[in-house]
Amino acid sequence: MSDRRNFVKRSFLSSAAMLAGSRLLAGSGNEPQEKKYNTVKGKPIVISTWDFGKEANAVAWEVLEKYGRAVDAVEAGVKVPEADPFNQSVGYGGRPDRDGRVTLDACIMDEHGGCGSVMALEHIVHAISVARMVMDKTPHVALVGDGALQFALENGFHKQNLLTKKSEEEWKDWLKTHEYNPVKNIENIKPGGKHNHDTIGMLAMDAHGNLGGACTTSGMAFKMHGRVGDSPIIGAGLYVDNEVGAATSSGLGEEVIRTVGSHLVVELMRMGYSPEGACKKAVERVLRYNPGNPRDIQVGFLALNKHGEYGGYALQKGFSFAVRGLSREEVIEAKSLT
Ligand code: SD4
Repeated sequence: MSDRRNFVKRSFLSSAAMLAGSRLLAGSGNEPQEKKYNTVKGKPIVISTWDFGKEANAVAWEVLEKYGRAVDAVEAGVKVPEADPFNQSVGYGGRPDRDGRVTLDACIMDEHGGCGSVMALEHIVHAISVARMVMDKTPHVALVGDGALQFALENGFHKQNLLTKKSEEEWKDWLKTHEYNPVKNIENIKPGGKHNHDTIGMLAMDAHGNLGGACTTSGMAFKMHGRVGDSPIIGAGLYVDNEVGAATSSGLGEEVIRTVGSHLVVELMRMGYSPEGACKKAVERVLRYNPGNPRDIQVGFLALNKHGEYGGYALQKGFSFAVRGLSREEVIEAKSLT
């Protein structure tokens, strides 16, 4: 066969293989088929997990309306629940691990693919700003435990006791009933539930059309010391791709890590899924590893694409998210599989 004929044959075969491959990736071949959801006209926009995202969005908005960068907006925004002693799932006042130690997980991403993360960081309220410094000032992506604390102290952060009286009392109560055994408790997912653990994940598109994202949490209440959830893991608790969109998650981190959930959502949007459709698909992936919709697991995803469309989806009822755009400010109850 001539070189040219070989070339034509090879090209034909590889196009056919690519087509088959893309069908495989898309599932049935008819997807994505859903309509566009939740569009805000124009930029900027910021969205974040849970009802308390509303106050955090308001602070992020102050940066966005002055044409600031998305990454600066999300950092400023998530610092609100980090500093709030009454928010027992993020930063100061967060519930401790089973040894009574408050350990924080956080990560941040910018429009250039920059990422920074801290895991199991103690004594520093604004874990997100330490993560930001890891991104901006080090050749690394993630610092953990003592190393993260050392880095924070070297860079002007101050040590503080993060355990509030209320969280300490809850921990002592928990010790009595659970005898030091960590559990993935259902209370975590009931609105107003006893150990409600509600990480903040925030995504923004700035006036220039660039994306940024942040995620910060004290993690699962009464976890084993050293346990790290999805929230500080790039691709699991947060992912930003400035060409396509951004995603973040809340819920049982082990399940989100297993599915590399936020990266999955972004890749589904790249394939053409709407933000809500992509979140739904990722939730279905979680379910695939946990057949029968187990009631002791909650996972919720939140996504924003480059067109300013956004959406969320959860495994169980009760997941909400807050939106702030030029023409809207509201808290939305996400759809769920159950
Ligand atoms: C974790 N995903 O540490 C976090 C906790 C959370 O709603 O989001 N709770 O697993």
